[in-house]
Amino acid sequence: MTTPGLFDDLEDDALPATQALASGAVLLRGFARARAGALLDGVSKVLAQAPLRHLVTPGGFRMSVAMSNCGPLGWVSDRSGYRYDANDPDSGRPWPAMPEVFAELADSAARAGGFDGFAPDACLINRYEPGTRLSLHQDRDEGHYDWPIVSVSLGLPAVFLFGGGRRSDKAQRVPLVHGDVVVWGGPSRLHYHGVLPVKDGVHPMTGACRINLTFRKAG
Ligand code: MD6
Ligand code: FE
Repeated sequence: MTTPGLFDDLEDDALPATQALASGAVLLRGFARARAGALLDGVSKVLAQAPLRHLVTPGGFRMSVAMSNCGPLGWVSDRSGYRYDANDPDSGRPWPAMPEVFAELADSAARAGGFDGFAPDACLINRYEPGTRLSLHQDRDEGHYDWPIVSVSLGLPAVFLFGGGRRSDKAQRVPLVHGDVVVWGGPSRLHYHGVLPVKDGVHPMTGACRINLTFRKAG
């Protein structure tokens, strides 16, 4: 017999649909799952125009996460620093338009997280292959922190690290699966976060990778 406890109202080992991570930060389990196919179609179209690439950090290291962008602004890194740019430095052309399904999902997730009226102008597309990780960092190249970050996980699972306002604050380990969305803003907008190395695996919709979409208001 199992011990009666906190989660008796949940079926089997189901997890709560919404889980607060900190003030202003919430995990929305499965929020994007029903739209995953449309989102991944959008990813394919964007990447046909602005292929994934491994950016170089200001310190000269090649990032293991492969990135691209869509929307009016795109996040880029090179030897001169991190910045948002209206043009893809590889092509010299504007970043591809943000697919409507992306903007709608970001707006509805932000609203579910308590932030009404989110109109992102930047969507960073990240591809994590097995072994790829993202070390603890803050998203602070946006110039203002009035709006949340909305982060959508597709494909292979990963463990998201969600820390506090200081790098030394202990980080929670938050397992993320296909369709999960994390929203962080307000008091936790500048919290440190990262991703542990993605484990080997194959997902029916993405193959051997995790795709993350990160929406921001950068301009
Ligand atoms: C994630 N990604 O992949 C969270 N931040 O779940 C990020 O925090 C992130 O992938 C800045 C740049 C790229 C990223
Ligand atoms: Fe980040």
